Amino acid sequence: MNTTFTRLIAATIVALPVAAMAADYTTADANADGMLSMEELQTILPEITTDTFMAADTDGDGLLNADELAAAQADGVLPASDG
Ligand SMILES: [Ca+2]
Ligand SMILES: [Ca+2]
Repeated sequence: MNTTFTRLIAATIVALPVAAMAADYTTADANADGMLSMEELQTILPEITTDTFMAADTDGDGLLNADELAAAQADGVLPASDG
């Protein structure tokens, strides 16, 4: 069994529900401070939970900056941007 290939398939399956969606993170930034609060994120992604937000908020300041958003999308924690 090719374990690398198996892992790739497993990662694809896990990532699919999120990757199938797209989100407009620019629109979500209601106060235009360049960062997304949990509340702002939920305006475009109502299904986002505190656990998901905290997983994306790597510095723990309660806001997602551009780097955290990009990393979360790359990790499949958040759906890819549509814009
Ligand atoms: Ca904001
Ligand atoms: Ca943060």
